[in-house]
Amino acid sequence: MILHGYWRSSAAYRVRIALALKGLAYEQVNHDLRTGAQSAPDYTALNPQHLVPTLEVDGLILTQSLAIVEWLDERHPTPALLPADADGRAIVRAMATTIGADIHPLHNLRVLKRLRSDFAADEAAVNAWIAEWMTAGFAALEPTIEKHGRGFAYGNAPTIADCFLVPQLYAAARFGVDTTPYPVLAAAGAKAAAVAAFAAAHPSRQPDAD
Ligand SMILES: N[C@@H](CCC(=O)N[C@@H](CS)C(=O)NCC(=O)O)C(=O)O
Repeated sequence: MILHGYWRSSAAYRVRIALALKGLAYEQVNHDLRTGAQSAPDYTALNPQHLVPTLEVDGLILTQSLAIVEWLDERHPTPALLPADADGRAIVRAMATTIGADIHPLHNLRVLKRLRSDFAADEAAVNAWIAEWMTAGFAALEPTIEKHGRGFAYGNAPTIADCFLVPQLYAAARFGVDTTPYPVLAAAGAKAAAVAAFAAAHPSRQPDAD
């Protein structure tokens, strides 16, 4: 298995967590997003969206972190990263989608670049933009985790919701977004981040980290 990623990518971080939770060995091929390596022809042949991550498995090419993590969970069912019941699965997928579809895309590198280049946004405006969308998502997740979490974001064991939450909290720290108004969310993220598999997937522990 080959994971194409980048140390600071939240989406690749999600997949690294899932791989580590499943105890799966893999090779990393990293693409420095700062230099535009995600748009090199060899890589866009794998991922036409010019985004990381991509997972290569015996000729199968998988993109989109949620699809990859769900594929890993189906192919390698232990430990399960989704609840056994349909109701629980829908709630976990909703949490992951809040992060993966409604928060993260708004502070992705290409969006921030366009804000700076085409909309004359200075760093203060960019940071305010990031904080607005991240806090809107966190504010929605806080009562959901309060209702469904039992230490972790959902229930009492890591799920896909935690695979998404921990990288999002890393991004919050990186961009200076205050998480103190979301104590339940922050506590769930801290609990998951302390699990060995999550710690091993941390950006600072990746071979391309600087
Ligand atoms: N929805 C995609 C998002 C992937 C994504 O946005 N990746 C970012 C890094 S976290 C990226 O490659 N950005 C490159 C760019 O913006 O040019 C997923 O979950 O895999």
